[in-house]
Amino acid sequence: MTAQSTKVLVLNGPNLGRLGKREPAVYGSATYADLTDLCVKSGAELGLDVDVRQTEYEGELVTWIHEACDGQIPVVLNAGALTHYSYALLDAVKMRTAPLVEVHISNIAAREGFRHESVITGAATGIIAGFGFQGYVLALRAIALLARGGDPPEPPDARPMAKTAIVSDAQGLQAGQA
Ligand code: CA2
Repeated sequence: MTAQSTKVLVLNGPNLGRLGKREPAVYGSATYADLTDLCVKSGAELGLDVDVRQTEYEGELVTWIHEACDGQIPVVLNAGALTHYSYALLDAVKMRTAPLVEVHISNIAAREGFRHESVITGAATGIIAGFGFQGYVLALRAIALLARGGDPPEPPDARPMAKTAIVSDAQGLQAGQA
């Protein structure tokens, strides 16, 4: 790895260390070790120095996101089931200082109802779901592109109605009439 490599954290939440051991129909038969190899090797080809981690604990994941915030380190995040309910994780992701791509191996929108909502997507740079392990590679490619200064999209406005209200106020209009 050269001195110019961009460091990236690939963070995985609960149960993802068990990949390949159960539910191959949903998550495939490749293991967490295979995922780690794929991320490190793909990252190296993209000029990224990838550090892959997995934890069963919400607090540890939050602490790793703080580390990324403090170091301006881009993140690929598969928070597992925490995705669907962890406001602690959302608050940590909101503090990000570099791109953060949310990844899911499965297409969460096509599964059980409780998996349709991600509480963190609104604070992420973007989301990739349903492409198996290749989703991590796509996320690393997006981060490499952004690190090179390539064509980042405007940051999404997570509260479009609030923006409308400010415009309305400036024009002296009632909210909702703009
Ligand atoms: O599709 C994804 O990547 C998920 O983030 C995976 C989480 C799930 O809770 C999310 O809704 C979607 C769960 C990972 C569980 O992984 C297992 C691995 C092997 C065997 C059983 C579960």
